[in-house]
Amino acid sequence: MTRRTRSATATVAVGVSAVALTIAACAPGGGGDGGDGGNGGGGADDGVITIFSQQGADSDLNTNEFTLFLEEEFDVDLQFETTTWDSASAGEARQITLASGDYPDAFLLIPWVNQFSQAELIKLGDQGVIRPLNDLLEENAPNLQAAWETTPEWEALSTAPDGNVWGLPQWNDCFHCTYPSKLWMNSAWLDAVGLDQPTTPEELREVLTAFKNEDPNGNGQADEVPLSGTPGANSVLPFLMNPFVYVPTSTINGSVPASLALRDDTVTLQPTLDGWREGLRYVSSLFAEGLIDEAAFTQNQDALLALGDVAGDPILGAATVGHPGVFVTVGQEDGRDKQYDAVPPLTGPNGSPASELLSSVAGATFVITNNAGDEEAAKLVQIMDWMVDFDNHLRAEFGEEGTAWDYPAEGDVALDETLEPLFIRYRLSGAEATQNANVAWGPLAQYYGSAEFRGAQVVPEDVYDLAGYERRLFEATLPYAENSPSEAFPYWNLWVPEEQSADLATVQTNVEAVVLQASAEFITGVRDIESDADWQAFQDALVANGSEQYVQIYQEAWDASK
Ligand SMILES: [Ca+2]
Ligand SMILES: [Ca+2]
Repeated sequence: MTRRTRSATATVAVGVSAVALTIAACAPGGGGDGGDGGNGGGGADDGVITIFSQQGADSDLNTNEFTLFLEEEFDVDLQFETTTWDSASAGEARQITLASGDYPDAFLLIPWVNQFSQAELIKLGDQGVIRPLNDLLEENAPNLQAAWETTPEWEALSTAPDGNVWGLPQWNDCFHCTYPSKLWMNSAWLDAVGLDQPTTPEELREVLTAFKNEDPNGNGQADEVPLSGTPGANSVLPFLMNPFVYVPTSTINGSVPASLALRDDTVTLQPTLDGWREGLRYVSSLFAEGLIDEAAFTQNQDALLALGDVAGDPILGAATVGHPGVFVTVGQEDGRDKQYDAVPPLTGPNGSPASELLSSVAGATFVITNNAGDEEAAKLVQIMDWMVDFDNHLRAEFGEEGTAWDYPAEGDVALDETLEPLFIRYRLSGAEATQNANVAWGPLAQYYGSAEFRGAQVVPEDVYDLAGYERRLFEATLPYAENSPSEAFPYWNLWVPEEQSADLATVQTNVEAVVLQASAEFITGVRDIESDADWQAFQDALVANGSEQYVQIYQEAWDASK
């Protein structure tokens, strides 16, 4: 681990930038940051490092114990300007701050709240609003350099095509998140109907038919919903159609190019393939037989959870989601959540690919602006680098050793059993949780969540116990990872040029919307999958909405990345 303190004379400056949004009081401690002249491309070292960030309801970053620790450790004065964890308002607040021109020295964000996109990084970099980090990282970030040696994918994700590092994304190698389109099926119901987990599309039909007709919940009523999901991330399409054609995991708003695959260096719009029609033909036949919940194509996640949690006997047989907690409250009294197990990918004419994506988010959660002086920029990078170190990461994300986490005891088993256990995280509750709500940076500090870091945590061996939930997800993912697809399109590593980014956003949104809607309509019978005219109308709609430009922009970006 690297500890650096600078013995600088404090020169407290006035004229701290007044930012449009909430300005919390300056945190105590820290001696200020002396200017050392030679500001280069940056602003002035004014003695206060201002940071725009996102803050949870129970925490105050300006009084957070980890903030105070860093101020002491690095002899700095950190002053946070905060927005909330609500994605929409956090995104808006970030844009308002940037547009005001009076933005802070740095932004420190959470990927699942709101962060900089690749297109934004290129634009703000070209405008000089954010500073390239390359030299700063070389001079101040030995832990990060070492991490990039071990995990070159993180460096690749951080580096624009021209070689500039405009910001840092968090590296979060979440094994189970990498294969999010899983089928979770009620094993108690399989026992009730005397069937094994299905391995092919037709075996799945047999199971769902038995769920529908054979009263597996045993209440004498035909109240079972064999299979459900939601549009977008919990869509039934990837799991059901992968045996026919590779289907990536999608989002409901077209924020990822979920209809694209890569075959022999050629970007392919999967819905143009015969396999897509074959897949839809299969899914529509399940639907026609009453085996898929009609609401799966319209409902939101809350409605799916209400279905799984319904009072009385469980009525949901299976759902296509990342983990059971999406459709059933985990740890509830009747233990129904323990009945659901993941079904490995089905095998069909297209093999048995599992939909795969990168669990880290492309773009950046950390940038330094041109308001930061050189000394401030160096300090910021040193702080980031400090958190990359393994032990420091534990302190930064969770809190103090002995309270929030500890080193393993004899007999503890790591989540990934092939690894040595390295730490155990304590889940605090009640008064202890309240006391520890403001001691660490939590999701702001997850810079190097390598597969080893995540896999080396101690997790109980009972996968159906709430404390063993993470292991349940890990084990469920193994058969999916064994079916890593050859066709996954690594769009996360592609930086589309600024001049194309607006066009791309339009055609991607429109084409993905056509795919989402038309696919649902073919399944539910609004369109006839057997009708060549209906199929052609779908293909024509893709072209009319810019599918050729959509594919071309990504093809060029792919070619440029090689
Ligand atoms: Ca400053
Ligand atoms: Ca029943």
